[in-house]
Amino acid sequence: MTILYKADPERGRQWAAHFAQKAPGVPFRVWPDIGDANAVRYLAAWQPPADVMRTFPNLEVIFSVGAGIDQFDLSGVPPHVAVVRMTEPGIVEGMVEYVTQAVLTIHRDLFDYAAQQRERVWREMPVRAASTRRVGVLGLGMLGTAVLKTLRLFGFDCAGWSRSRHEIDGVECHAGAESLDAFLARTDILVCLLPLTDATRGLIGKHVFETLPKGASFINVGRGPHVNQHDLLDALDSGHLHAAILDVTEPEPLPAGHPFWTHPRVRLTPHIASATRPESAVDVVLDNLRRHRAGERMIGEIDRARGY
Ligand code: NDP
Ligand code: OXD
Repeated sequence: MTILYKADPERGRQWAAHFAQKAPGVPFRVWPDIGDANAVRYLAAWQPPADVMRTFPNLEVIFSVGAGIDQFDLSGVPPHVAVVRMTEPGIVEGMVEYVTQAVLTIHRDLFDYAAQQRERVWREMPVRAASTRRVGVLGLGMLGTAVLKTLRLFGFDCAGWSRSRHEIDGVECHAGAESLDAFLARTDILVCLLPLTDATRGLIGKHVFETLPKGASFINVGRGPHVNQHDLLDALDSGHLHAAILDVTEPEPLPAGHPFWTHPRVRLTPHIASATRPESAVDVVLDNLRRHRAGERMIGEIDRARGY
């Protein structure tokens, strides 16, 4: 019963060290050192190999080493193979930090001050109370909920949008396509924390930007293909949208000539909003292995039909 890791090799070495310490009896291997392919029951990967079932015919579970599973091609993976996303707490902490700094950057006018600095202008702008700034988060899952709880502590006027109805203390919760426009119309800073699925691909385009109030800003920490990038540039260039902070783009890395690189009201980071921490990831995987062997549902097991 081998667990095979297939992602960044340096991180693989860290996973191997934690496995050796916490579960010395569990055979753990790092790709491409697969050993006996028939013994591989568990795969922890960012991207499984092509033809995964032909390579590992006895596979029982595919663990994503990230929170998202959209990078998996599951077309050849039969339904009895469970697919599990990463839910370790380090991903949540990293995302809360990143989105909080992005919201504060916009809230405290740092795009405007950067423009003033380029012109050597020393001019104050009024400081707005956080309670007058309306933040809206698309996606009320593990990450969206944690982000909103922290933003509430700063006093922001918070709302969220999801597929099913949620209740979060101090957060105006919207659900379903029919309530999207009302959610957008009350949002000054929009944060995307949706998974990428057939239903969310391309969701954030002209209509979404036009429905936001003039002067709104956008933070994308979900996936690049959630956004129609031409529509985003149009919304920025028309002045309707004030600024965008993008941790994810389509494609990644962003090509050298892409207008986002030099746009004065776009800030880019290379998909680093948060990252899985090997030590706590190994704890989560070990707990899920125990659950799987006991016939229990694993934490983070995705619904294949829903896509997340
Ligand atoms: P979850 O699965 O916990 O939550 C997803 C949320 O999105 C749920 O609230 C779900 O609604 C909502 N949702 C899904 N589809 C729709 C839809 N069609 N309409 C409305 N709401 C929808 O995911 P996480 O919070 O763990 O992660 C979210 C995403 O963040 C990941 O999939 C990944 O793409 C991205 N990510 C990015 C990272 C980065 O570094 N940039 C790092 C980690 C993650 P409901 O609650 O009703 O099911
Ligand atoms: C993830 C990511 O999904 O890193 O965890 O984007």
